[in-house]
Amino acid sequence: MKAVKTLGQFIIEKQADFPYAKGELSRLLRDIGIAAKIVNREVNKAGLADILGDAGTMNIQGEGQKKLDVYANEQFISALKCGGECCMVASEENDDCINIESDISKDAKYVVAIDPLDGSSNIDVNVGIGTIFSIYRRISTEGKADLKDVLQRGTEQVAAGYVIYGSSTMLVYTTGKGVNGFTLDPSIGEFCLSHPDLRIPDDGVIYSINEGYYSHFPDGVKKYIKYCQVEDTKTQRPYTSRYIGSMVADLHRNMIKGGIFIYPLTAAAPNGKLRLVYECNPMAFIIEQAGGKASNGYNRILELEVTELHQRTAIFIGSKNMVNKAEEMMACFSPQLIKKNFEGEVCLQ
Ligand code: P6P
Repeated sequence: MKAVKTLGQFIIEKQADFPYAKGELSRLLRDIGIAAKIVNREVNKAGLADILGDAGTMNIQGEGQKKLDVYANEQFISALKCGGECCMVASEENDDCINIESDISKDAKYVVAIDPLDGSSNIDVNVGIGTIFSIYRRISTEGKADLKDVLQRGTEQVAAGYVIYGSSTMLVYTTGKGVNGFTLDPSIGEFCLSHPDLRIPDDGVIYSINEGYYSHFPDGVKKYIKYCQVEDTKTQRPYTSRYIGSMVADLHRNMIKGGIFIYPLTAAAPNGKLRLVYECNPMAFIIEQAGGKASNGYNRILELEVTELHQRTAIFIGSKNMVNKAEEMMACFSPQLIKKNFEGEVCLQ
């Protein structure tokens, strides 16, 4: 029997990388792993249990909540509350942050931002969906944790991860020392190390964007899409277009195979669609730790100022050479460069 390293064993083993760690973060990651297994159980039998379909409620985004959205949100909040290592949760499904301080967590050091079930529009059609989480150290010192504890720049994240409920269920996370992937073995109910030291290829031949919005895209995005579609054997173009409509699934594929995922500003989403705090920052932390790159087309995602809990951003994320090329195209149309071009500076081709 091949040696199996469970998530719990790995977390404890890696705790040694943090000399001052007293185990709180380890226990917090364990709590998230427990909730992921519970959610996985319901996702996997969604077609059988009365868990499909709309919950009949709307979240702050104005999006209809699915029953499984609400269920997943409740499970992660409950696991974090019972674990005692987290004092506040910011969730896509809740308008405001939720204080979960209790007798066992009144000294909790961490706050968690979470998208409990990303891609939920895919639930009813059996397409891969995911959970995204981001962990910060609490910075407030008086009273209860509050909004400023979670409105921290992405560079301040202590850990981040995602769970993908796909053909298999995987938990992928980083604590700033590389990225590791664990596959759930249902026969023993444990996440087992399956993808140690994950690295995203510097280059790829997959571009992932909802081309249905093409007419509303910024010119730089249109230019990049056309670049991807041009015949050029030297650079293995035309690239392949793959779009699942579930950020976690699209990014996980690109993590393994290489590729770029783009959700730019559009007419329907003038500030972007994806949320900075609990989608883009955690995914950017993970992808950067795996050797990739994440920007809004001009600036590093992790350095964007965070001003609102449900703040949105454009995102260009994946293989670093592909993100660099897309940024070159965006730069040709950035307000600053248009002025310089007028003064004769040649646009990067
Ligand atoms: P569109 C899912 O609703 C989500 O938040 C991401 O997971 C996904 O990448 C994106 O929205 C899909 O959006 O507009 O292409 O359907």
